[in-house]
Amino acid sequence: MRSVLLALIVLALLLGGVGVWWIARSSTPTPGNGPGMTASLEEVRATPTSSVPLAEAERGGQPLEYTMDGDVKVFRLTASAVRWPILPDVSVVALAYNGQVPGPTIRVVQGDKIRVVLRNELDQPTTIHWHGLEVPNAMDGVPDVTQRPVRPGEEFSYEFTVTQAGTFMYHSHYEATQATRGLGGAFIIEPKDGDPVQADLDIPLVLQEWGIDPATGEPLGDMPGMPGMSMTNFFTINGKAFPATEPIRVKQGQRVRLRLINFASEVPHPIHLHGQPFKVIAKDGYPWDGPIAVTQLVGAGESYDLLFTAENPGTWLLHCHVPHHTTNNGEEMGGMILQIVIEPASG
Ligand SMILES: [Cu+2]
Repeated sequence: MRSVLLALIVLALLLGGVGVWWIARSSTPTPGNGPGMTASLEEVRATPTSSVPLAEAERGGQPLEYTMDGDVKVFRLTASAVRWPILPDVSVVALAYNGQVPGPTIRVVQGDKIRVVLRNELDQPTTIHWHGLEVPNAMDGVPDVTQRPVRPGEEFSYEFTVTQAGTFMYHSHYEATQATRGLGGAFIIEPKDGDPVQADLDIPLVLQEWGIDPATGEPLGDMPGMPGMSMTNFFTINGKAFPATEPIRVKQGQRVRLRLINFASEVPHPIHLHGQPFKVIAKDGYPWDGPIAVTQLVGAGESYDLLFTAENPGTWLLHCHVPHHTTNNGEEMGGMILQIVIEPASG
């Protein structure tokens, strides 16, 4: 009972802190924007608070091209600040790999020798951590533990052989804010003897959350008195908030594999599919004879592979079931929602 009481007191203090923070924020007038209003894209572009360029890429998580150096696949990732539209009228000042949020999707085959050349065009040091991968210690990307941080203007080559297969991720390991501001992406490894899953569609879905001033796109930072506790007001799947999320279009009878990836979040996201159940076939990259379910909780640092056969024609939702996470700065419907459009086989 004592622990329950303690938990309630902590919760009350937290909620009180959020309230004070919100009141403090609300009392600061934002020029040209009433409460809950968002600036138009033109206003965002004209905002003098940042000279960060608008992203050129339309979508995040695009497949990353490579070149061959002997038998080594060479990938290049450049970290820089970019203004990333998560909605037509809201952009975040993000930290991005190759100007994309999430970063490009790296797809390799088990057994590949790879080199990833990281170039740092940020105004702060950075590193890349290969989350879940069995790499040599010196390649693990932990600043001042396994390597000297990569300073602005410098390059660093990560080189290792990919021994595993499945859904993994990569992200900055230099201060948690770099990953939460966009520096991460999907790292997918095909099994060397062919994929037993044989899905018709194979789609990584990277879940991200943002705490930003919608007028400027600048991060809100921590709540007063609670270092490390950031306020979140926008939620994205593959770098876009609903209704800007890209629908998944599938023919009735096709097998769909969704790779849910969460490399940084304050709270877990219970991802729910309408219309039919899925089977959980992997966790953190490893095959798993998991449950048949309609909701899968995805915590920070986790990945889950879901498989379903599209049986039921129609437009169905896949969404986070935390009410706050399906809003855009408090406005429903938004955030972590995407449409799955199942077209009839005889159509
Ligand atoms: Cu959520």
